[in-house]
Amino acid sequence: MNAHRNLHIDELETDYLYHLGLDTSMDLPAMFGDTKIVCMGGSAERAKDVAGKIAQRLNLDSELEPQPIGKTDRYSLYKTGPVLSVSHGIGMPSMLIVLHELTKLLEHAGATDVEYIRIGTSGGIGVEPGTVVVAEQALNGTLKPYFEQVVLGRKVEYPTDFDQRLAEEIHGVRGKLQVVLGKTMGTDDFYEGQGRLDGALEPMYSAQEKLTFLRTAYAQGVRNIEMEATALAAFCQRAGIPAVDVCATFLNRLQGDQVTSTPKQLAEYASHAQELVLRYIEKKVGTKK
Ligand code: R2B
Ligand code: URA
Repeated sequence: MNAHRNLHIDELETDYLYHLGLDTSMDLPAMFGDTKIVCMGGSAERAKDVAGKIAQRLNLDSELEPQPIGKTDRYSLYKTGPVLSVSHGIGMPSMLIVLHELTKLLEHAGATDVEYIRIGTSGGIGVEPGTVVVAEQALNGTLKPYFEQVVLGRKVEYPTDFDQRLAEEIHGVRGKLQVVLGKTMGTDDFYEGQGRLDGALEPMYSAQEKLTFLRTAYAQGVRNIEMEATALAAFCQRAGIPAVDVCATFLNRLQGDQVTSTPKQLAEYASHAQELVLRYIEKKVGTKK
């Protein structure tokens, strides 16, 4: 499934997927060979929540509490029928590690035609809080469509397009949910990296400069800001894995910086993004009656 599979892996007697707590001495084909969709979310709690909801939707063991597979000190991985739900932590480094290990896991398992969908949270730009943004492309903090990584002392740039067909199919099942297609800016910080004025340190920019930047981003098609989009898009584009970033927006950054909604309201917003992806999963893999 990976267009740029790393042949060095074939030389390993055992491949230890260290952060997942799984390795190739296990029967990975039996455990994961039928996987078709991977859902990713920031926290362990959300990965479990999504796994439970998928089980309900697909009528699979929904009365049982989802049980994680592998170790859980870094990431939490659940499997429900052909759908994995995994946490990725906060930020690009954490996202990249789980992408490498998950992708190797699925290759070792012989899984084919797998799609990756991040169900995340974000700050919106010029959209009502609660709106879901389905990203067609990720932009970095300089509003450029690439992910920069330092490799062997050199800066390397990888393009960051998401899968257009997948984005449109997911957008297509929105029904009455408030969902927009757009670009997502991925940053390396929640505070100054996202132009906030409520970090611990005095920022080097004014309120006016912040607004000008956010409006420029909006004019370039950016509808939300989060912290994993560029790494996810770049990795999956390199690998040839169809992927998309589907994020709930918790606030409109043109109106402020602080996330002031109640936990109940935030859960409601997050559930919109989950519901959208659940509808897609239902359509794609069907229900077992
Ligand atoms: C959205 O929310 C997290 C920061 O609060 C981060 O993982 C992201 O992308
Ligand atoms: N996650 C982010 O990265 N930014 C926000 O504003 C909200 C959630």
